[in-house]
Amino acid sequence: MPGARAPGAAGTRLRLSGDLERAALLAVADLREMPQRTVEAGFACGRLGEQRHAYTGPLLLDVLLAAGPRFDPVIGKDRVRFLIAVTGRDGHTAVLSWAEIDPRYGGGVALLATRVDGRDMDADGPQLVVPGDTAGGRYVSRIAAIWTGPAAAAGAA
Ligand SMILES: Nc1nc2c(c(=O)[nH]1)N[C@H]1C(S)=C(S)[C@@H](COP(=O)(O)O)O[C@H]1N2
Ligand SMILES: [Mo]
Repeated sequence: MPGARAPGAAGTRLRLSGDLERAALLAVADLREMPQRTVEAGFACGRLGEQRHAYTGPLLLDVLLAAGPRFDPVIGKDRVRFLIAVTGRDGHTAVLSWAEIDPRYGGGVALLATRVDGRDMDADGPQLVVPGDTAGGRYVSRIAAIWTGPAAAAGAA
C-alpha cells in the first residue's frame, strides 16, 4: 500500500505510527482504495458559521485495524488502553479513544475523508470527520500524522 504513489503525492501522505505491526505512509489515494462510507456531517464554526457537508472516506477504525494495532485481539478489554491522536499539518491535534470507535464499545463513526461534497482532497490531505461532534475541533483537516497506542505510552500510569 505505501510507497506506490507518484512523487507529487508525497507531500500529502500521512504518517500512521504507534504501537502497530505495520506503520505506514498513506496518500489520500491509498485511503480511497479501502471501503468508503459517505456521511453528512456538520459543525458550528465561529469563523465560517454552520458547516454541513457530505464526507466520503474509509472508517478510521478500518485504517487502524489494517495497520495491526498491538493489543490482544481476543481479550476484549485490552483495547480500551488505546488512544488515537490525529494531527494536522499546522500542528492542531485531536484525541479519540479506541473504545469510542470500536463497535463493541461506543461504536462511534469516525471517517478519514478523501472527498468533501464530491471534491477530491488529494492535494490537501484527508480530514477527520466525527459526525457525532457538533463542534469543529476534531474535524482535523490536512492530516499529517495519526498515532495510536496505549495510554501508558502517553505518560498515563
Ligand atoms: N488542521 C486543523 N484542522 C482544524 C482546525 C485547525 O485549527 N487545524 N480547527 C478545527 C475547528 S475548531 C473548526 S471550527 C474547523 C474550521 O476551522 P477553520 O476556521 O480553521 O477552518 O476546522 C477544524 N479543523
Ligand atoms: Mo472551531
